[in-house]
This record gives sequence, structure tokens and C-alpha cells, in this order.
Amino acid sequence: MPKCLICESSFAPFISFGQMPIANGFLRPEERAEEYFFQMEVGFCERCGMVQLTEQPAREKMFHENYAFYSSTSRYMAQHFEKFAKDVQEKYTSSSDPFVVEIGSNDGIMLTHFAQQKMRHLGIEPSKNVAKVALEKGINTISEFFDEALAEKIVRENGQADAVLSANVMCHIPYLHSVAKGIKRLLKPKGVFQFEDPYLADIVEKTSYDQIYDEHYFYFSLQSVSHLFAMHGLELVDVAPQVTHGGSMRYTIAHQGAYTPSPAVTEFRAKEKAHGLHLPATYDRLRQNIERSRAELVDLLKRLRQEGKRIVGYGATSKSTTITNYCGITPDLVEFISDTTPIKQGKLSPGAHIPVRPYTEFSTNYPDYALLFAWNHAQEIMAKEEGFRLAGGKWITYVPQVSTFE
Ligand code: DWN
Ligand code: SAH
Repeated sequence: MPKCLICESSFAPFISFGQMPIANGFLRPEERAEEYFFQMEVGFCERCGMVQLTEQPAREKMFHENYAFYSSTSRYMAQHFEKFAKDVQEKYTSSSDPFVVEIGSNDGIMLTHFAQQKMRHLGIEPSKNVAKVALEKGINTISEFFDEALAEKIVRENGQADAVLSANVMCHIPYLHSVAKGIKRLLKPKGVFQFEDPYLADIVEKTSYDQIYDEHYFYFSLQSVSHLFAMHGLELVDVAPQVTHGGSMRYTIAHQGAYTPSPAVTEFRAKEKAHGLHLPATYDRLRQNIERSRAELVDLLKRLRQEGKRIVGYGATSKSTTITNYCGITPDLVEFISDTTPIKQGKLSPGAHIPVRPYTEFSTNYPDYALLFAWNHAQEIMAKEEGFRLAGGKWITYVPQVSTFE
């Protein structure tokens, strides 16, 4: 039986997705023979409440000099991180020469707002290509994986930090004990660690199982997060739900006793109990919902194809790798996937080998249906796709339910 990476208890997986490729491993046709797969299973640790994969590919297979996700591809996300940065500046950077660290800073989408203020900052970003984009924007960035040893080095060279930030990164790191020790070392006595990640309650409620893929080792709740950090003398002092990535939670962590926990912590803990996030039965139900969602999506796509409709994917997201591989969606069902990211274009989607094409191929020859793989950006996308709607195009979504809309 696999062991929980947080509390070392044994747990049984509640679902297996079978063999999955690297979610962001877009490939050239000639690379098909060497494509890497791993067994993707997810389990719930009854002891500490952590939902987690049982296996993950080596980090260098996922995060490297050709990492395919560039944060700045969404304008909405750029605004989100600007607000995040402003909030941190207002609340936590009043010391004489504040220092802010971001873990997994990607192309600098958030740190740019600290660089513009000429505030001391440091981005830690192991994927060299996206780190290079940040460096070119004048954002201090080192291309390393964050862990305890790196935190020690940062403190030696820069002193401790007023704020350590991280968005959609903590859930990617299996060695979280080393990370938590690093945070403990890095924070000033009144310093805060603020991070956000997709929230387990949203995944369960919306059956958004496409959040499950190689990079996302953990699926956090207040219960699992507070337990983990308490093991290292750190305390969960605030939480704030976010609409990003289909429902996320921002957690504020500080040294034990440094701040009084906010009422939101008590409120969301109670909500988690009411939703049964601490009960194995919740995950049995999630598995059933996932299986039903898959059957409905495959039926819909097959029916539309039998009617002669053209279907194109919208957004070659990491999430779409889970959907296409688990549902067996290949180019006979989805002709191609449109994506604005140059590094993905002209390649094949991981595992399912659906061609990824530039956005112009979508906009100059609208399909009958667009399968919205980037459903988390629906608001931004609907606003710019009025033309598709006016041309009679329809959307297919699978979150929270399989359905079509105009
Ligand atoms: O956690 C993670 C999050 C932050 O980002 C990473 N593990 C990887 C990545 O996940 P994702 O690939 O599911 O993220 P997105 O933001 O849902 O990806 C959107 C994709 O859609 C990008 O490839 C860009 C593309 N896109 C597009 O073609 N047209 C996006 C928008 C908004 C558009 O209008
Ligand atoms: N923060 C950005 C990027 C999220 S994608 C956003 O929210 O849009 C996840 C990022 O984490 C990738 O850029 C990846 O290279 C980085 N990453 C993965 N493991 C890491 C680690 N151990 N330390 C720091 N960054 C890491």
C-alpha cells in the first residue's frame, strides 16, 4: 500500500486513471515512440486528510527548459496576480527594506509588480525557458527547485523575507516537509507565507477531476494544510477562496503564535466537515461522479461526430491531458486543439496525439462545437469569442456537468 507523504500512514487509492503521459509533454510526431507514461492513481489519507497521487514522474521530466505553460497567456490571471501583489504590498511590506520571495514564479506574472516598485524580490523558477522570460523583464530570478537547502542559501545571501508567495506550485512538490522547513527558516518573525492552489472542496463539488495530473501531487484542504505546517512550528492564520483555476484557496501561514487566526479559518474548517472532506465515502462518490462524467462526455462527442459535426478543442491545458487520455478522446473525435502558446503549436497533445494548432485556425474556420478544455478561463474566453457564438458555434463543457451551451 502507498504511504502518505505527509504523515506516513498507509492508504488505498480511490481511483486509478491508468497509464498517463506528462500533462505538459507536447511532442513532435517523431517523438511518439519514446513517450513517457506513469500509473496515475489518487488516494485519501484518513489520518491527516491529504489527497495525493501515489506516484509522480521525476521533477526533471516535468519542469525543464521546454516547460509548456507560460502564466501570462491569460489576461485575467495577469489582473489576478496584480491584485495579489498589491494586497501583499499593503499588508506585509512595511519594513524599511522589504524582501519578497516567490516560489514557482514562472514568467514573472506576479513579481513584475514588485520589480516595478523597486522592492527587493527573488523568483525561484526551475523551468529555464519561463525563468528567462522573467529575467528579460528585469525580474530577479534563479532557476532552481525550492527546498530547505535553497532557503538556507537565500537567507545567507539576502536575509529573511517579509513575505513568501506561491501560486499553483505547492501542490506540485512531493517533498513538502523540506519546503515547510525552508519556509520556517526564510520567514522573519512576523513574515507570512501566502500560497494558493486548486481547492479540494471545489474539485469534489464540481467533479473537476481534470485538476488531477502528474504535476499536481497534492489536492489541499484546510485540514491537510494546517496539519502539515503545524508539524514545522507554523500556523494557518487566514484563508481566502479564489475563483481562479476553477476554485482555489489562498492560505496564509505564519510562525506559530505570531498572528491570531482569522474567523475565516474556523468558518472554512466547519464547511469542510459539513462537506465530508474528512470521510472516505466522499471520495467513493467522487470516483462514481468521475466515471459518470467520462461516460457522458464520450457519448456526447460520439453522437455529435455521427451527426457529422466538427469538434475542436479550445485550450491545450494540462488538464486536457487527463480528459483526453482517461476518456480515450483521439483526433477522430476532436480534430485539433487551438492554443495561443507558441511552444505547444505544431505539436501533438500528450498521449492522445491530437494536433495543437494556432488560434487563427480556430477563428478563420469555426467548427460546429468547441470543447472548452480551458473552462477555468470561461469568462475571459466567452468575452472574446462573440464571433464564434454569432456564427452559430456551440460550446461543450464537462464542469460541473457535461453539457452544451451557446
Ligand atoms: O498548476 C498549473 C496551472 C497554474 O497552469 C500548472 N501545473 C500548469 C497550468 O495548468 P493548465 O495548463 O491547465 O493551465 P490553464 O491556465 O488552464 O491553461 C490555459 C491554456 O489555454 C494555455 O495553454 C493558454 C490557452 N489559452 C488559449 O488558447 N486562449 C488560454 C486563454 C485564456 C485563451 O484565451
Ligand atoms: N505561479 C505560476 C506558475 C504555476 S505552474 C502561476 O500560478 O501561473 C507551476 C510552476 O512551478 C512551474 O513554473 C514550475 O517550473 C514551478 N515549480 C515546480 N516545482 C518547483 C519547485 N520545487 N520550486 C519552485 N518552483 C517549482
